[in-house]
Amino acid sequence: MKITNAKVNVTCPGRNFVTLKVETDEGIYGLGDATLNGRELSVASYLQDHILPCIIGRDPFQTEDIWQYLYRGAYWRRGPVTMSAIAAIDVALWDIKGKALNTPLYNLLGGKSREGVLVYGHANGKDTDSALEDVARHIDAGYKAVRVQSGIPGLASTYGIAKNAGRYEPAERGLPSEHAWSSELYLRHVPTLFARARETFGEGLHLLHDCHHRLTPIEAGRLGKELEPFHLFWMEDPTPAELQDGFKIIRDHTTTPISVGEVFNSIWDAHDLIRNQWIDYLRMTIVHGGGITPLRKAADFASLYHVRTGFHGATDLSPVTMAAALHFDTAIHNFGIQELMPHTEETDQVFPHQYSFKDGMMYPGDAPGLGVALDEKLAAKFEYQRAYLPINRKLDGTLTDW
Ligand code: KDG
Ligand code: MG
Repeated sequence: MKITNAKVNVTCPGRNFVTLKVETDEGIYGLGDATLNGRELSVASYLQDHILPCIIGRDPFQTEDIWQYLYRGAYWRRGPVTMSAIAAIDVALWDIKGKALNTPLYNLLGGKSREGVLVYGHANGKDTDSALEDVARHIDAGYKAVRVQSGIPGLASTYGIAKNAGRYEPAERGLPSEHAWSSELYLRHVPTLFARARETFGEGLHLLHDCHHRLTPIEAGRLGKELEPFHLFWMEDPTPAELQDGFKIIRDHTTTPISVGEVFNSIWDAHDLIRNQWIDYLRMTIVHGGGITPLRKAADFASLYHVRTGFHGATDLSPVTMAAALHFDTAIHNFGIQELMPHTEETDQVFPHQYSFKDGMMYPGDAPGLGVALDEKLAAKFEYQRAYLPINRKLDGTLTDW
């Protein structure tokens, strides 16, 4: 089998997605997600202008060699643009392999290790009461695990809170919007939110929280310690992770489990975190982590240190990534949990898929390959719209992490 053609599709059914379609001489095609929120066109160009000419004529079954060729062959390594582009190729090739062998992707990754994939949904609200009402709605919808974010008294807006009740979508048209931040106000509020959540819903529900990279290690240690009585499933991205040693400080102070990695793009971003057992869950995803080929190795490495996966699954990861993640989650031994932020109806129509949700679990379906398609005609109706993620400033105006 040979790769005969590859094209990049950019569409905006409510939000932007970049998708790669790789075609072969046997009429089988594969899809890969290349979406990098707020920087989409840079990945489209990396693929179109630099990678695609190198893959025509190659054997799509050679996923390992092609991955090494694109990673080592560029000389310039790592970074979210490079790794998202490589991931798109890698995932499309695994999709082709599955279709050519007439088997779902999970069978190529080890077969089913579990019946279903535990997912967590996002509850949010402008204050504690409305956040808890949203938790109740998630329980009614069948969720067994819920991330809880609420507005912070004294701050006009914060990460994870929908402007109008309902879905939260951080990327916005126009130039980046600005949020105000105070760690003092946040640290005062969050333990009260989780005290109320446990009191209201009991111990049977998994509760999660995303700090979204905003605390120093010692502040995160304090928060983790204060959250211990409420038994969180995890505290996510407590501090920016460039300095991996920072996580030792958090670990030394709390038994609240830690997840990190949605902005990672290489195992080297997590190497010390894993081998020192400073984290519990790795969130680096298939799209931003360079594809299935390196993620499989990262997951196996993590398994040696009791670290499980907890893949990022926000709406900026397309249904192609969601499908790939669900196959991966089904197959590997050290799966932990999968994030789920449901896509809009328009997005689901542009990407018809086999995966499904029932009673707090997801299932990849049994179609060959990924089990997801791209309706190119419909996609063409939704033109790319430039959008940015917000920025964050401390109350005195200093720029800080969003
Ligand atoms: O593009 C950025 C979002 O994917 C991110 O802000 C979402 O933190 C996030 C999460 O945990 O889903
Ligand atoms: Mg997050």
